[in-house]
Amino acid sequence: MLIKRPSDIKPSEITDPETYAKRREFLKAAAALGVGGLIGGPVSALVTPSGQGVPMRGLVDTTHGDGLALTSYDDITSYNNFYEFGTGKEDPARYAHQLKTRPWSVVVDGECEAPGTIDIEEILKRFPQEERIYRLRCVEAWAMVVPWVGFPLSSLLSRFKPTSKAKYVAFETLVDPQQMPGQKRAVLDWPYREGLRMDEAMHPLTILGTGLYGELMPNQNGAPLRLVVPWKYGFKSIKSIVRISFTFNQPTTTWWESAPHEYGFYANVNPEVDHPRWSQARHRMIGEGLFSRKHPTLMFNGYADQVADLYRGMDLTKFY
Ligand SMILES: Nc1nc2c(c(=O)[nH]1)N[C@H]1C(S)=C(S)[C@@H](COP(=O)(O)O)O[C@H]1N2
Ligand SMILES: [Mo]
Repeated sequence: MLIKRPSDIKPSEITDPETYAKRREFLKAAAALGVGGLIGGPVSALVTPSGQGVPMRGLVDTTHGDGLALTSYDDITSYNNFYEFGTGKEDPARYAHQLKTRPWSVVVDGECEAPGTIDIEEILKRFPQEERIYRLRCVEAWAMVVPWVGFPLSSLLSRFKPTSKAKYVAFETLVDPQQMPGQKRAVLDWPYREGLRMDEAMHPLTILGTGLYGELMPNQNGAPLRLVVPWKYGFKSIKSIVRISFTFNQPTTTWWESAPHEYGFYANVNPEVDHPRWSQARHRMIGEGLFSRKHPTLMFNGYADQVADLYRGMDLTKFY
């Protein structure tokens, strides 16, 4: 594969001409309005590959999160949690190249009329790739702004025709200790499992991530397919998914199973409910340095307008 350095690549080479033209117009309009300065990097950085991955074509910018300063590609891909490759933040970047992401397929089963298997190539071809920017904050009290490439989980789920008994959606990561050396130790009960209530899963802000910074998902970030739920703590966003099941009962989730008093099923970002061992009222931004000022954490990570209705009437100190 030919790899070009970012400086060698013109945006027009990796974006179709129409999108490119629209982007030029948008950039001009943004410059005229003087909003360019709010954006962390040049807008074209969203589709300018790092040169380290495989560029994706025909991406559409949803303008979600426009104005947020993006975390750098290097920070997003070198400071990760992915226990299948070790418990250290640098382990995924060091070991995740061992994961073979092709061929790859996802089994969809449980309470649905049309269970089946879907191949990653089909997912990449069939579902509209929309470039989106989300802020992903983690329970470790650090946050990043990632220009994810992904599409709403609901588009994929609908194809399998969930029945009225489908109250939850459960997810599982691959188990293969040969490729994922962290699984040789029982630090967690493999496979890594996560779950959402059906209405959360169908929410348009819940996306299946297939890439970032305009390139296919780096292995350490959960290739080839991972969940992104921007109003929840990082651990809900399960990586390298091989199975999605519709269930009637609330599914068991990995972190809840390992420490139920610390990690709940909902895990909504909530500055008013502290983790038993630390405050969740403030967070640091990755890339600003270890001694940087902390930022106040917002309810539902700033997405309250879009998602607060899902939890109307629930006691969020109980359903943490
Ligand atoms: N399969 C799997 N998914 C996972 C994890 C993991 O260890 N294994 N870690 C979670 C946690 S704790 C966080 S904070 C995010 C980190 O995602 P990122 O590395 O892309 O920032 O992935 C989540 N998804
Ligand atoms: Mo996390």
